[in-house]
Amino acid sequence: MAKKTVVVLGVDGYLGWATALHLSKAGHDVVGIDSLVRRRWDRECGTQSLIPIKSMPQRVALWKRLTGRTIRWRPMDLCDARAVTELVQDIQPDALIHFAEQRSAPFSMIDLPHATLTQVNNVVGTLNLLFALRDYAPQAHLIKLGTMGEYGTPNIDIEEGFLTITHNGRQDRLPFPMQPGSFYHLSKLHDSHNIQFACRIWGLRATDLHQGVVYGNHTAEVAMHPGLATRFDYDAIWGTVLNRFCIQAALGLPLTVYGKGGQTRGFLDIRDTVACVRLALEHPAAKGEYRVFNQFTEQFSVKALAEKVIEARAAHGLKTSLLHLPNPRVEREEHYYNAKHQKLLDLGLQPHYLGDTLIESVIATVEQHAARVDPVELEQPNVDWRRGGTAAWRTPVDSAPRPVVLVSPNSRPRRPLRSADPTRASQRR
Ligand code: NAD
Ligand code: USQ
Repeated sequence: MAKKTVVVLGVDGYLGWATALHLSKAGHDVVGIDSLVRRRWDRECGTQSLIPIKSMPQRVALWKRLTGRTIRWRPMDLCDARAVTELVQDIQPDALIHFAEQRSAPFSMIDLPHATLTQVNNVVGTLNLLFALRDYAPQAHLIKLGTMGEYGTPNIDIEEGFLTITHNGRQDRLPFPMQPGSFYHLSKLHDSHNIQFACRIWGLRATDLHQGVVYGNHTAEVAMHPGLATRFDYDAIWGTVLNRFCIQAALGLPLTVYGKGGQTRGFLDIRDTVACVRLALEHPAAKGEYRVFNQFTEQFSVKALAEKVIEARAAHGLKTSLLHLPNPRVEREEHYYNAKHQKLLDLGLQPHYLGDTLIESVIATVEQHAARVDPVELEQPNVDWRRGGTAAWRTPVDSAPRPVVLVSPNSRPRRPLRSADPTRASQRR
């Protein structure tokens, strides 16, 4: 395998950091880009990663010390067109892996400024990249993190990006009809259109990874040292569903199923995210090709996921309950769902399927950092698709740390904890 020069955009994030380590370990020359804006959005929302994460300079220095490998860290905003152009000119990358977007559906539904911020940040950042590639690195492979949510939940099988349609006796292979479910998911679809167009008119090469919901927090590289931890979100704005259920279970709180819980989505382990990106990198798209891989390994309804967590806890004699909350989102709660996900398997992906061991390992991580949990973040959702953000989406400045109760096989009977993180209060504005 030839060593490639790879730019990882969004390297300070949940998936970007784990991917940068994985590719660096595999022998690629990694340049990591991030504006650190996600840390700012956390301060705005009063949220924080459950697992403490080091600063970028600390993380890359530790990686160098442990492995002897260098990740070249450069702070940069993708919305700065000149900086993006200079980056591409200077690095002359073989590939760019683009994670650097606002990625929360609830955040994009708070109000007009947050919808606008999401779409401008995501669409403009990607456009800046496309023009820089056209002018300075037209052979480079753009690997873009899209989302399964671009498709929505149609009453037909979901193909990988394209559908062959016969209409009035004529046939064509056309982009699959898309019905995204939030202004965030729409931003990803706008990106997909722009990337596909750039491949068609300028001959760029791109892979659009339509990824499902990711869970877990360990990859082989992240697990090497606590200082290499990647972020782990659990609150109602940034936390994804299985990560939230694991934390709720660890605290003995009911699992918050929105609506009937028949909402079905594709899911994957973070270990498979990094493997899929590497497969796309090492098997690039052809010149002028825009291809779509559906990147997930299993599909579950939200209710089935909750039941899996309940079973995993029951194996330790712990009782967990499920709470159906009124759905803050506008989405189908009972529907047909069958999405294809063959192309990455054909390239050699060996999936890690969701089992009790994974659920237990996530819960063990939660228990380790329980003092950082704010239980209020696990209760009611604070953004409604019809009305926007409720008063609670922005944590009040003066809120005191709230007591946490941890339920674990090793710590029965219930042991009350207090949030002891001194940085927590100062992070709220
Ligand atoms: P994250 O919020 O943890 O990381 C995103 C990173 O991008 C942050 O560090 C942020 O500071 C950076 N960023 C955002 N805008 C930027 C800009 N204009 N310039 C420079 N840096 C910028 O998100 P994540 O969970 O790691 O997701 C990464 C990507 O994967 C996103 O594009 C998301 O849409 C996609 N995705 C995520 C999931 C998931 O379950 N986490 C599922 C499907 C797709
Ligand atoms: N849900 C609950 N209870 C909760 C949280 C969520 O029932 O406590 C439900 C939601 O209503 C939704 C489903 O779980 O039906 C998934 O929600 P999520 O918050 O886990 O995921 P989503 O908002 O779709 O977004 C996440 C990432 C996003 C990525 C997307 C992949 O934040 O970046 O694009 O997953 S996908 O869902 O395939 O579009």
